[in-house]
Amino acid sequence: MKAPVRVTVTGAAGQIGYALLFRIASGAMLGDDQPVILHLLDITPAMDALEGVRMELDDCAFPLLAGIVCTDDPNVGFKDADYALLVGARPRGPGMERKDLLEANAAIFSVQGKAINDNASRNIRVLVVGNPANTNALITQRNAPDIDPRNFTAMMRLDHNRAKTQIAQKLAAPVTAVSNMTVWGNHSATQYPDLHHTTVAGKVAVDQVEQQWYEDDFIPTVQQRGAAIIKARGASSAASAANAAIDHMRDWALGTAEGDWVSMGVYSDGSYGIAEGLIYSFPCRCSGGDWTIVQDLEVNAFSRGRMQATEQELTEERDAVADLLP
Ligand code: NAX
Repeated sequence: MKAPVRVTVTGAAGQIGYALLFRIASGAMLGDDQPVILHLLDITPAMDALEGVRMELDDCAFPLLAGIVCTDDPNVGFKDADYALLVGARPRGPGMERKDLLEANAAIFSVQGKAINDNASRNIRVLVVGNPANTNALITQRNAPDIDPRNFTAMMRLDHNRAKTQIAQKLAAPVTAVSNMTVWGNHSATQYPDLHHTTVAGKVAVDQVEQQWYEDDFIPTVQQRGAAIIKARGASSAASAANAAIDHMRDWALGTAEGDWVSMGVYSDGSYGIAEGLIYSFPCRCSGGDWTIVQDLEVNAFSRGRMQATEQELTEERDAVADLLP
């Protein structure tokens, strides 16, 4: 058996946390030969609820769960962490403007970035789930200057998985027939799910559907899926978000499937003309615990426009918190 690794989950007392922790502890994220010590971080008023979650984790008697630390102190939460899933965030309150939301979250993620910088493993792999996820990841990264910027990512996998199922259902194919999906840009309504490189049963997806369905149905359905879930369920996506977080981390740590790739919000190196330093979703392949952006995909005028629109939004988000970035 391998030595245990430390996995920090913030917002651990929340609804995504509840759908996530038991799967991490069962081995679904890092494999069934990798023991984990869970570090559960939440805010002080959530400590009683968090204690209940700890009791339930204990009651599962998971063979791979080598310890649990519950805390409201980020320095304890990130101590020696090998992986971190930053789920806890400030939701939009009544009357809150977008800029207020960005600033409230900038405050949380700058504290957590510093705590990561001061306490975590130098090789920590960070996934930001809490919204606005890409810009929160940027703030975290900028506050952790001693750690490689490539170690900070934002979750686009839920959008990626949603897009896979939408095209599979349209073509009456199993999701296993879909590969090379790409969702570009921001985890927001400007994201661009791109079918030009996706294949379904070996054939290019965009060639198998009407352009009108692609533009007027597929793209908005994927972009608006989060809102549709809130409308139907009366609460935001939780189990599917937790599942996507598991998928993202597992692929990053253990590698993407041969011949396939996944969508990850990663530090832009200027690939595809996207401004360097933004946390932007690209098609990525993972191997040996590292990711690389898939290069040289052809980008037509339609795709270019969509990719730039979502880049523009990320630039505006970054500029809105510029005063708070070190
Ligand atoms: P909940 O409100 O159920 O839980 C959030 C938890 O975070 C609470 O327990 C709260 O006390 C805690 N928290 C707040 N501030 C904290 C801080 N400074 N440190 C530690 N913990 C803190 O929300 P939930 O449904 O779990 O969603 C969490 C986040 O995920 C939200 O920001 C949500 O918008 C975002 N999502 C992101 C998705 C993505 O694809 N990137 C999809 C799902 C989800 O909407």
